[in-house]
Amino acid sequence: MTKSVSTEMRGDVAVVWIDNPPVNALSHHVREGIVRELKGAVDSGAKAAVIAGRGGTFIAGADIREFGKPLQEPGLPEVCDIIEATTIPVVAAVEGNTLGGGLETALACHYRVTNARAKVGLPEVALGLLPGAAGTQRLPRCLKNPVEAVTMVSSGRPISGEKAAQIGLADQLSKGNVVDDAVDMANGINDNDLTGRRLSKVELEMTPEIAAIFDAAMVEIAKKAKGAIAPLKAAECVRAAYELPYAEGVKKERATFMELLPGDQSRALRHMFFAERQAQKPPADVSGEAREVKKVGILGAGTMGGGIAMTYAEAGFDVTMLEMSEEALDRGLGVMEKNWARGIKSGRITEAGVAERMARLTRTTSYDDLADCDLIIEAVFETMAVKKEVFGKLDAVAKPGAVLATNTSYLDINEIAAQTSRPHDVLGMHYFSPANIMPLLEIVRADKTADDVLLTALAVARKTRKTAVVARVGHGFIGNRMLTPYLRQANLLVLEGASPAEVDKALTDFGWAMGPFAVSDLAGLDIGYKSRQDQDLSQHEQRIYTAADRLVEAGHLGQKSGSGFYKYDPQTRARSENPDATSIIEEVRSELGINTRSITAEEIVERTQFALANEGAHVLGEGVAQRASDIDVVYNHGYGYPRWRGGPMHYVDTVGLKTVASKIAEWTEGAGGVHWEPSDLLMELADQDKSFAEWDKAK
Ligand code: 3H9
Repeated sequence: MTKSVSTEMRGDVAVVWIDNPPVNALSHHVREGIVRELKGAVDSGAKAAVIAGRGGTFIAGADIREFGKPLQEPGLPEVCDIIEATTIPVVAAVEGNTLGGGLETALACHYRVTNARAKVGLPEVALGLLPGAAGTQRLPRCLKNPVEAVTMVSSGRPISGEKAAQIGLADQLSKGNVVDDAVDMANGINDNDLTGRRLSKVELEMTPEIAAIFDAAMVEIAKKAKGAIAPLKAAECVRAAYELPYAEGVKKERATFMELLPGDQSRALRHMFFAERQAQKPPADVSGEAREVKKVGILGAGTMGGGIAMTYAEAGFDVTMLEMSEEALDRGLGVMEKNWARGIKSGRITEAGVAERMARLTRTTSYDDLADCDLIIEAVFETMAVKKEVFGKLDAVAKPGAVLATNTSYLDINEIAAQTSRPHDVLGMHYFSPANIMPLLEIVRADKTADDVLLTALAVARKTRKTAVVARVGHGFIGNRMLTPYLRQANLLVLEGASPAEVDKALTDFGWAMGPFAVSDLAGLDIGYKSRQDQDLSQHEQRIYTAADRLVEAGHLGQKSGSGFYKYDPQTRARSENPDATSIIEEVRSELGINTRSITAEEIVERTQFALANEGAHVLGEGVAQRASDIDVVYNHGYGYPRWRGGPMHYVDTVGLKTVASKIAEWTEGAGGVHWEPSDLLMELADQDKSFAEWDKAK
């Protein structure tokens, strides 16, 4: 068996190579290997050592799969201390991903060489953790700039190697081969007095100016964290580097790391890390190769089509946009240009970048111009009749082998596919608005979708930086289907006595980016109104939305009309109570003979979140979603569900399915029972004292 850490002698310099694909994570054998090989280097009389990573990447961090399992010695803090205490100079060849424990390893080395492209950072907060191998103590001692240090640690955002060299994190910026340059540097070090190079020996002093910097930073960090606890804890540890001697600072960091590691937030965030990667893998029964996609056709230049076109143009694809009229094209392209202009203003893109994107766009009103497209995505009006007509036309013009996708959010894609002579080429690619910003893409595999068509959609999702989740056909697929019972409970809670603001507050306090009533106002209340008119709703269902319908009928359409469930300041868009909405709600309650009661935030959270998970369990049971963790990804990436809660299915796992099931059973038997349809899968898992995570694993 090849060793994951081995030494290559280059003259008198020992290059200690780490080779642990795919990302050179610091698994137990790697930690052991570093200690072993460094000792070997010293024992064999090497003049200096270089630590380098194979595959163009230094080290992407601790091995996350080992978290939660018993620690196998040596731990990373100890390894870092051993590196730092080594009696010969140790140089880190920092390239590729140098993240988390990887950067901590580099900080324990005496010197660092990097290149401009390296990605250097401490992303632990994204996993609900903080650097646990003295990163919060060595980084500020290295940078001597508290702002840079606290920003890197609390935001988790990596910086480029170029920036790392600028701010003193690296000693040299290589323009050639980083490892060769690190060896050259090691060869040139003649002073073996390494005291000044050992960051743990650097003394920091707290001054009133630095204390003020931290005070201000803490306020900002708390604001941005939106309920996540790790960023603030991480910042507190960086502050401690200025307030405490090194050993005490390390103790504080260690204690905080050990407190966060088993906590709900870190577990949820680690769950999300693996869930996202799992979701984007092809389903087990799919094989073959993706088709090549260079040119993409988009039907419809409205909000959705425009956002999709921007996504593809930004990712370097040639895009042909089809609309019914030149005016519609003018309008659509005008909106896209305006959106990009905003990007220029905010510094996100350059003028030249926008010009390049615009040059990739071709406009047309003729279906014939889609004949050379490899992928065609339809984003036209959401009715079956229109979709069928469009797919009939596409079938006539698209070249053989072109992938035909519909962006429908609810409709039966099997029925749409049947309109063509090539249903195997048809699938759903359901984007979320605004499509150029929202990361989620539901890829809907219809009954006859060919394997290579599905693989093509997954491949373009990667190229366009979307988080893909594969779903099966079913009304509303995964995300929108689950929204219905969630919104039903929110509206019922208002009928029973809560105000829309109380419901929204309970849910934003829970961590949602926005509450359901603020979201409805943003989307436009007329949208739900129209969709209800088109459906054959039961009397029970209609009653729930009476207030929402009356608001629309009275001209309160949401943000676009200045009022909906809330009133909006025309300048600032600040929300306040809409007295008309309050009286409409009161009127409906009294017409329905409801005795209102005060409703706790706990009940609001439980009823809405359990309704969401219950529907998620239906979606799973019917095979519309492959895994509970896929549902979590959908809700995190498409609906503003708090990432640190891990998604609606992970959340109920943390509550315990027994508790959730008994509440649902209680509500089903109670007065509002008609609105509950308990999922067999959820009830069975609860009976067996199992979780959705266990169900996923057993599949
Ligand atoms: C830490 O360091 C704590 C310390 O401070 C203290 C310790 C005491 N471990 O993302 P990809 C797997 S916390 C284990 O698709 P990319 C990943 O699951 C850590 N596995 O590739 C996937 O497996 P699979 C701080 C890991 O090129 C495969 O590698 N570091 C780890 O798009 C490919 O991953 C981080 O948080 C890991 N650390 O992106 C960095 N990393 O093929 C986390 C990846 O079975 N990692 N895998 O699905 C990343 O951000 C990205 O993976 C990276 C590469 C940017 C490195």
